[in-house]
Amino acid sequence: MRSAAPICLVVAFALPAAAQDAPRASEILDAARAECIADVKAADPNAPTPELLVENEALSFWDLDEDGAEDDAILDFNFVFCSLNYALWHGSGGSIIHVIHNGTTSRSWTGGLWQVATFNESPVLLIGRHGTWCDGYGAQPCIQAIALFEEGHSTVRDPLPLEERPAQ
Ligand SMILES: [Ca+2]
Repeated sequence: MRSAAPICLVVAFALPAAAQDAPRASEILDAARAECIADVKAADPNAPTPELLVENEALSFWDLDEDGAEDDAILDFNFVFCSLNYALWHGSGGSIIHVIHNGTTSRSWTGGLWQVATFNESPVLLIGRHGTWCDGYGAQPCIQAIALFEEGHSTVRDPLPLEERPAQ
């Protein structure tokens, strides 16, 4: 958990121009802004209206499904904050990483670091997740791979090794 507010924040009043290519990113940020305001007002109805702070690193564009268009996007809430409640969306497991396909649909995972790597000459998204998702402790290495293809997001749903699977 971040215990202190970052010193230098950029208040984004408008998304980068490239966000036009990902209407889903705008939807997610609009919903986050509403959630931020509702959260602060619920705690104190007299509080000033908070702002949604979006750092430049929050949104990046990729061609993860290899359709030739950089219209897939990562919207990383590790770089998005509610100005009057920095804990909102942020915990020991990182924040919410939204993976947007073709600009319009998304799936989300919690995590801290992520990177786009290359596997068999195709891009694959790797997300560093809280160790409890690997049945371990918080700082244990725990990495999930997610691929995008024409029908959407693809990741392992039953990761148990053969030795730990129930007997058939
Ligand atoms: Ca695409």
